[in-house]
Amino acid sequence: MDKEKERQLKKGSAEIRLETLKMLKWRGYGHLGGAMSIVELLSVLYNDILRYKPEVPAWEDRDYVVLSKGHSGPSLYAALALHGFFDKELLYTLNEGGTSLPSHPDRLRTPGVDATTGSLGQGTSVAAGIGMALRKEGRSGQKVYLIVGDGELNEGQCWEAFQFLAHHKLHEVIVIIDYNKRQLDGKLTDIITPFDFHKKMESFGFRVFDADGREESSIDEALKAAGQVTDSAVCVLLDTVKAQGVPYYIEREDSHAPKFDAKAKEELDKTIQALEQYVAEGGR
Ligand SMILES: Cc1ncc(C[n+]2csc(CCOP(=O)(O)OP(=O)(O)O)c2C)c(N)n1
Ligand SMILES: [Mg+2]
Repeated sequence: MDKEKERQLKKGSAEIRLETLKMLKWRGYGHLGGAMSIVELLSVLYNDILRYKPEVPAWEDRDYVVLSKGHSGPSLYAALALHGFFDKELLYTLNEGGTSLPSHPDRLRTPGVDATTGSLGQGTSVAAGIGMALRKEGRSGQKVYLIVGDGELNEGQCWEAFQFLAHHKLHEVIVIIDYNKRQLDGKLTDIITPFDFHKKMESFGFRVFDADGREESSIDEALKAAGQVTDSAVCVLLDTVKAQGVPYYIEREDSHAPKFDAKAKEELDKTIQALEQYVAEGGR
């Protein structure tokens, strides 16, 4: 990837991270860890991969995004606001009564949200259904980007949906695993060990592409390679860090959904200021 493109994508990530952290800090709590580990992915998707028209969210030729790990809604909302689906001011209604930005995405409430998610596992079946519908309608050029959590993969439903994708060689769905090694209350290896996701997905019949989920160029390359596959189901395994980009929370046990005390707010402010400066300098 050329340097200018990389700069744009990195600036895009910084903007999504910044808006998400500002929103969560304003709210006083929220799912920070998992929202942060998909920031670089969202920047690559919305800046370089997806076909969409923000002024016509339901455009029938669009690509679809299914955020199956729905608790990461806040970073999806930041990406949608930054890419023109709605006003950034709306971010400051997150989780309020009557808001169009509930903590977990709702496709009937938020422009740009393609699937209602939050009950882990269910998004995998929804994505499989959308993918099959695209195929049946002869819209094989369109893709469904399905974002699943590594802890979410404890849900049996995911593996049922993956068998369906593999059996039908449903390359219209690109399964993206956010392998951040942690779930709600600890490390995957202490709760239910995942063994080797790459081998596991391969044995389920998928072509698997590995990427560094903190590097936009690596994600971009993997998504583009995955998009070329037409003879099997396809998966991108993202090596990420829970709470990536937020130094204070990376090592903390409560990074999943913290409530911010005075110390946390101070630390968040440092990250917010650094991101503001980076964005103001154009990502240089
Ligand atoms: C069916 C279901 N069970 C439990 C939960 C509660 N829950 C919300 S997030 C989460 C952990 C998810 O871990 P992971 O998929 O690794 O997410 P990430 O690390 O990306 O935050 C759990 C158990 C839920 N939302 N849905
Ligand atoms: Mg996880």
